[in-house]
Amino acid sequence: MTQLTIYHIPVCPFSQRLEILLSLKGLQDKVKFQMIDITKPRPAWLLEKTRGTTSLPVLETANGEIIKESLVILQYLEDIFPEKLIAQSNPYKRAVENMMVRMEGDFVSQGYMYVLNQNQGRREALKEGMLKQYARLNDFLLEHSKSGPFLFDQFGWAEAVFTPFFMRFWFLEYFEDFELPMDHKYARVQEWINACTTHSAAQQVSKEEIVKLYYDYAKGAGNAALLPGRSVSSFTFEPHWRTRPWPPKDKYNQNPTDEELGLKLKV
Ligand SMILES: N[C@@H](CCC(=O)N[C@@H](CS)C(=O)NCC(=O)O)C(=O)O
Repeated sequence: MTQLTIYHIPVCPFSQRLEILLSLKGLQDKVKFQMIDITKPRPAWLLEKTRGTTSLPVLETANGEIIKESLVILQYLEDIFPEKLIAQSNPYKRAVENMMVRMEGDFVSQGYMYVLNQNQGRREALKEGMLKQYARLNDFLLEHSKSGPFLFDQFGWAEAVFTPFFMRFWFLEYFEDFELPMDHKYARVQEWINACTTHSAAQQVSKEEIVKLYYDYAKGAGNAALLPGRSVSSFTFEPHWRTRPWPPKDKYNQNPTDEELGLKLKV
């Protein structure tokens, strides 16, 4: 069997898509996942492979060919492991699936903009923007899959694309008390989210891990950038996230130290 390697960042939602697809196919062991520590500069050997780009995941084939972008890698894995297809094979259904996938960009950007926000005056507008994204998904599901819970008969392609972000946005629940109102405008998408996040193929991460690792995002620092006064990123491999306390929920008025966040190794 061809040896494929995926270079990835721990808890990265884009690489979780790939793990979910492989899990649906029952092929988790066909790909080697190699973790890259983003709190350190990218190793030269990796930058050489990617021709200088730092974004992950990246897949390397047995012949050393490099494939970037999670959705492109997802399709590649589907194509080389066709024994169990996850995408819809009927052209119309595949088009519906693809239309939904095209909605992920705005959804993802809105969620990250919201978590990175440091201006209390923008909270309400960001919340409204997020609700609009969920309402769009709700409407799409009502049009194409009224009875649910999934877009088609089972957890499939669209679910593999969106579920990691339903999980990532647990950080909005924690830091912004964001939740979908009990309203018909969100009922169908809430049903979808519940079915997606509890599915057995999508259990690679937990809320605790996400909230602890993404704390610096909540303080406005993405991609393991260091915040003023801090010397360790919340994305550090050590100390392990399980040993750290849950970070303060009030991200606007508190600036905890490395020690308070449990980020310093005890000597
Ligand atoms: N559009 C890309 C986005 C990937 C992405 O943003 N990955 C993040 C980790 S979750 C990353 O690599 N950040 C570090 C960087 O860009 O240098 C994809 O779908 O693969």
